[in-house]
Amino acid sequence: MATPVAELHMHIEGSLEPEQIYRLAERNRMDLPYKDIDDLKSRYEFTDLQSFLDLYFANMAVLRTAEDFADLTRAYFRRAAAAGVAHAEFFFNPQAHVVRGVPLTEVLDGIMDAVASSEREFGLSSAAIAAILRDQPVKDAEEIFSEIIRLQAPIVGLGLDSAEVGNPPSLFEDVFARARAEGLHVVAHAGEEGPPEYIWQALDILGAERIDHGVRALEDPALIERLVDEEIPLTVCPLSNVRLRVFDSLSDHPLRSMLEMGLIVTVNSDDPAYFGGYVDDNFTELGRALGLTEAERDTLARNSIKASFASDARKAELL
Ligand code: ES4
Ligand code: ZN
Repeated sequence: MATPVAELHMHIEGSLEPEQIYRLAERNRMDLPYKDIDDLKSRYEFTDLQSFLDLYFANMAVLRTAEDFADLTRAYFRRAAAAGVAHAEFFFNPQAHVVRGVPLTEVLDGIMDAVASSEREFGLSSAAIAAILRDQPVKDAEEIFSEIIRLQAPIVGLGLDSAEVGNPPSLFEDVFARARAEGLHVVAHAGEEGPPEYIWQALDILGAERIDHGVRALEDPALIERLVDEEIPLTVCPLSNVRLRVFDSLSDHPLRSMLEMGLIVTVNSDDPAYFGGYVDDNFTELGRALGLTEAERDTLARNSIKASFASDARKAELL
């Protein structure tokens, strides 16, 4: 039987589908700045990370209540379970909601309600990682982290996302040190659009245990050696990389070379509603473009389970 997959890099707000945007806007009695759903769908064409982030943050406006966040999270779990995901670790962006006047408790209550019942409802274990918006002031990161800790939110880790270039990991040294002191896992987006230097910083300054994306590590042989030697997993997102023009096409994606170099690569959907599919779609399309072998698929699946923050008992169940 095929090894189950853990999805380790997806943003729950990036699973907000156009139909759901319309449903939530109606429920919350909000007007959308689009003519109709086709007009909305016509905007899912991106030139780089920022052009995507603009739409991603705009569409989040429809998320207002705990029920909205619970529905969003359950819809992702349902779709992920159908994709063969047995364990999901997903990011959420607390700052993006609090800045719009949504109380952090609404965000956490909704997400954590879905997490608490994911095994029973969907047969998939799950965990949430709070992600810091690196293009916002460091002070905001410090404040939101303090709130999360004060509320004793059951998160498993702290992450770093949003516009990468010009916003190096080093800025967030203190908040990540606090996260580690709290016993949280630490990950960071690095080397998606940003230089290899940002991956070094994520490892050396933040103490990142996994690197999200990390594909630009290929430009730095010494960094590749470090990632291989220390078995630092990279959560790679093939369809995202093509849609955000990191690579021209899936056939140009270096995932196979990365595996051959001994890097611990995993396959993930990133923002599935925006980038053309969920984790099964990533495997299928990558398989078609690169001609992935069964052995390569199995390695990718096993890597994802091993690289997860699931308990040793849960990992043993899945491997
Ligand atoms: C993201 Cl693809 C990507 N990169 C960085 N930050 C993000 N937030 C949501 N998707
Ligand atoms: Zn991401």
